[in-house]
Amino acid sequence: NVTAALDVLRAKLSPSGNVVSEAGKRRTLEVFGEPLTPVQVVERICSDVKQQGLPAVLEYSRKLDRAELTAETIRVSAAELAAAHSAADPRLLAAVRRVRANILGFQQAILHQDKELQRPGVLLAQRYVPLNRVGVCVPGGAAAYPSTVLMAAVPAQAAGVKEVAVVSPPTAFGANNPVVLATCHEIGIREVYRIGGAQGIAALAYGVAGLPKVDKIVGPGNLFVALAKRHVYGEVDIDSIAGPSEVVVLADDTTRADFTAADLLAQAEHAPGASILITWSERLLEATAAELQKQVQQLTRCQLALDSLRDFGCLILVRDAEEACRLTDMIAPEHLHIATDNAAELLKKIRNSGATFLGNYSPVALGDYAAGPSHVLPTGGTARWASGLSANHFLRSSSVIQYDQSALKDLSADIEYLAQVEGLTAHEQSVAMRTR
Ligand code: HSO
Ligand code: ZN
Repeated sequence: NVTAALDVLRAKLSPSGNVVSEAGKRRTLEVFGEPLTPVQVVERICSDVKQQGLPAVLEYSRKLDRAELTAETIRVSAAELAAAHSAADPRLLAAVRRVRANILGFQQAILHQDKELQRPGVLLAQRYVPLNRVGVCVPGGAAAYPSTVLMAAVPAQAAGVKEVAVVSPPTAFGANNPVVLATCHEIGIREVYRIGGAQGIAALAYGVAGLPKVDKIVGPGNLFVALAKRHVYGEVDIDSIAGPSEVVVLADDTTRADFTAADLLAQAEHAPGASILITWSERLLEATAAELQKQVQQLTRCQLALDSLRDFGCLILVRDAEEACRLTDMIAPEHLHIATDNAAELLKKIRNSGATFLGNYSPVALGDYAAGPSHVLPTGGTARWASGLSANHFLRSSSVIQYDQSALKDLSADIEYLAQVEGLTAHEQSVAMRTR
């Protein structure tokens, strides 16, 4: 019963369905002196940061991240950024430059363009204006992610955002990571703060001494980051509430089992992440299962990948391509890899996916690191209604209206009538006065 299984999977993978470990519960008790739910923890942190500002951020960094920071050290200094950059492997910087060019090229090409509609006496327009200042969250728990710096910050730069502030936890994989810092410096980011978790989101949303508030917060994070983004939405805009990563691979008899297993494992090592194969070829399914057994042994994150395959992996045998497409639409996966001969044909039958990868030579890792579209994508079935991050998410639109007297006259009867219906006589007068 695939639908029931999907419901279970989704509940486990959604940020709000995340279960907090026993150790996590003890920690909460220790820090807050009472047993709070994750939502209550986030509310407490956000309200403290809003009311007390920087001292609350420093206090939570000490208690939650065990980092002793000051008003000076909370921001990575210009000297530290420059030092990380000059010490970086030239191969890193060259890769960052090439990838940045790919991202800029794609993101600028898809930017909304201003539109003008004209007829005699009438001008209507839609204008797009970049946001002034945005915050980018770069996770720093499980691994260091220079790719996330690129995939979240460069679309903002492509849109013309002037100020980009990065927050990342005060950890070896976060804002203390030389590769993350060198990447920030290489792409022109000069504001990096050692703040993680809900306090990082609150600091960006409300602003604290030395860190002016932003207009929008983007980028992935753990449960507390996700809940904090939801909490501050309205004060600022957010991109989405990201949950764990997931992939659906659609395969047929022409698909290579070794490639398919590698793609499923690439997802599983993000643990926990859902790796789902859907195929109507029993042979391919068997061959993929065997390849998984073999390849998983060779991974540096073998145990993590095994755990995640056990909890969130499935190999699904369906009747035919039609059924595979219907099921994929129901899952609405973050990543969809159509690894069949007629990949483009199958895509026409599927509406819901965050990003789609076609054919044998377009693995998800290509999109994760280098192609150009952002890897910040809707997860947990939200691809039904949400879109992946792009430069357009850093634009606001606003409309422009200009009529001359005779064009206004043409509409005046309708406006005056509707204003009367609503009982708003000042509205009616403001038109009647001009056209009488
Ligand atoms: N697949 C992740 C992004 C990522 N992969 C970063 C490797 N590094 C979410 O789309
Ligand atoms: Zn990935």
